Amino acid sequence: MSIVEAAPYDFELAAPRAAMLIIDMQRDFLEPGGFGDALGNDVSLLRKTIAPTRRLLDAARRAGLTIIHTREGHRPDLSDLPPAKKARGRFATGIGDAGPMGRILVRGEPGHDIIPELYPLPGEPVIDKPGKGAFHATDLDAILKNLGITQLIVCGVTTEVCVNTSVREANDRGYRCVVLADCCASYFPEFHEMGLAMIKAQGAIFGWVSDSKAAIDALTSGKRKLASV
Ligand code: TIU
Repeated sequence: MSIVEAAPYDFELAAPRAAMLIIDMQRDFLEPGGFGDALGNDVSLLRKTIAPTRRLLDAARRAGLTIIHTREGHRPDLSDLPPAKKARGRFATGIGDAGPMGRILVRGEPGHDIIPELYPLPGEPVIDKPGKGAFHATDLDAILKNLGITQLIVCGVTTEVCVNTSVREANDRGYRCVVLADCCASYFPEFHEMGLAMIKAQGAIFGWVSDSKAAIDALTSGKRKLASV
């Protein structure tokens, strides 16, 4: 067991039972011309997460941690896209429409894929999710249970949308989540701050908040203790 220094108190990491969950680090959210851009956002705000997430990913791979990636998106025939989601925002260009990186948030299109800096290795599960939460209409829970995973180190975008939704879903399913502040971001910096504040409030009501350095320390030479979770 290792200690990840976190708020509101230390997170006791049991690496064999932990997975790094990287949420929706897709070109559609982090590069110009994708879904984030179509919603009117400045996608450059999310790109500061890439370097720390890459450092943690390298450390997690070296430590033999389970790594799981998610992607938000839909089938090419859009049969899994709720009309309510398609219509939301009344944007001129929306999900399924053609953009510079292919059809927006459609599986198999260049924009839907994970950014090259964090690309999955063969064997790392990639969860294709139609919703904001990583558990909704996916086999993530089954995969985690079958692997014996009980703890999640969470990175990704955006803090208040897919990260928060997924952490809440995970928490209700009994997982302990630690969310890394510098590995998450929002198009709205104040929502990032409040999204993290809501997770760790009330004695970690949804989970813990830490950063990539503390997580890497715990995975490598970090403080250790003998108790078991
Ligand atoms: N992955 C994710 O957060 N999906 C979004 O649509 N986020 C926004 O902030 N729009």
